[in-house]
Amino acid sequence: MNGSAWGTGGGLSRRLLFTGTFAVATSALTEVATADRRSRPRGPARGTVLRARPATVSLGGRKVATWTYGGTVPGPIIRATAGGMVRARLVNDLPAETTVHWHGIRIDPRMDGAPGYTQAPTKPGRTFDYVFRVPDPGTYFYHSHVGMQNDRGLYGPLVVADPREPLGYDEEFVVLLDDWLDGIDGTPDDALRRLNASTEHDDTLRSDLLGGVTGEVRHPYHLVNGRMAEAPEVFASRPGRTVRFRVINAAADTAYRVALGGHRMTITHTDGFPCAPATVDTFLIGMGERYDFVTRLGAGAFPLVALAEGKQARAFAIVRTTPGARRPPRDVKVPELERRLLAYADLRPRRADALPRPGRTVTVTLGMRPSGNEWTLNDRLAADPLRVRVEKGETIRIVMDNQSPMWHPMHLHGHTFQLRAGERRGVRKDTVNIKPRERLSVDVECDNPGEWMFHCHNLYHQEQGMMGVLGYGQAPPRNRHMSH
Ligand SMILES: [Cu+2]
Repeated sequence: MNGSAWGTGGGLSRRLLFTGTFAVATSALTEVATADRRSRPRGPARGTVLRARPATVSLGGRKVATWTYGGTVPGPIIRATAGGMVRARLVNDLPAETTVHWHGIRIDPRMDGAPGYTQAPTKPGRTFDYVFRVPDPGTYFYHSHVGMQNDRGLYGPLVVADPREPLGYDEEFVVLLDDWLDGIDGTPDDALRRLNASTEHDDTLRSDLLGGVTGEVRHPYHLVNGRMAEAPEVFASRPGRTVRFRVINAAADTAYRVALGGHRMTITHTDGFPCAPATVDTFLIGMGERYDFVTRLGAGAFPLVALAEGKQARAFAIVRTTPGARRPPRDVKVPELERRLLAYADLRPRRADALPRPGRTVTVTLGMRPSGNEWTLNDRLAADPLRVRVEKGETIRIVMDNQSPMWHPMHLHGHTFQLRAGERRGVRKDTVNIKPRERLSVDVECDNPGEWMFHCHNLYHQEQGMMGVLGYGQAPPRNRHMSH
């Protein structure tokens, strides 16, 4: 796959977008968006087929057996328009149950793909139609939310266009980052078993930026759009073009420090939501986070690098604006990585975006049990989870207090929250990194009733218990949604 496949500039993106379509009955589509209504007032609507199946894929220099959507890693780009609908049919050809989670979308809870919370997982041989409205524009992604499946190839980008896009740019590229071990060091389930069998943490995985130990597992490869550094993704453009990069971290256990050699970057969005433009040289992106940046491209071929923070490895791609330009080698030094780094304090909302004042504060303590392999929220594990009870219409402040020895990218389903720095309101996000000994406050407007996962997006921590619930009203009977 070449770079243009992931940008709006190339013809391939349109082909990818429209491969594998299906028709769904209009009865399910009562909330059809304006754009859809214009083109298809009645009759069947088209959607994407996500056929979850085992496949052998090439990562560039290496072939691996893994689980995929439709035989490729990543899965197809899904594009939608804010206010419009997404329609995707999951066909489960895996030898295991699965779901699709639409990360960051303020979604109908029945479509959230949270097994045991809002839906039963889809059994092998069965299908499930995901049909939902997307209220907010921005950069999102989709992935399996069953066990360790997200550390295989079961993920892909979801880009929601703004019908009134205020940002001026000539073209855009999706940069999907991932750490990879499946089919090389066994499976992610094997890696979790090895982790659980040991009480030691790998002390060589350290980063000051993340306050200490940075990860649980040393993934042998780091990918941009499914490509290893040895056979990198190439984003082809032209000198002088203003390009929007949509960067998504789909990794299981790796934060990346991202930079584009020879360029500064102007951060315009985080987790889909706009921020006041902040010009920096590099930014850190945790698992589940997204950043959009724009930059005006120079002439030549430039390294786009994502340093696997604290792991002595990196993902690597090339941005090329001059066809004959010599490609930088994959170990090229990128001084921007050591220059001005984006901080959360740099992120200001682009427009007045004030949630109602929170009526109360809930403290959630992030902890680790002495085993070193159990991560807790208020001392509870996923098997008997912390449930933060809320009522529809209230706004609460959640104070996350990290008393564990590792950083955690905490993610809330079904909502966006607003970062707080003292009395100053920050940006909207749905995933936020919290370092050891750090306390961080977010405000949540409770406007989407359901039982919503609230968890660490380090997949290993998630599976080692770091999963709670934000639930509306009385708790539903346990595992109601698990019954078939
Ligand atoms: Cu964690």
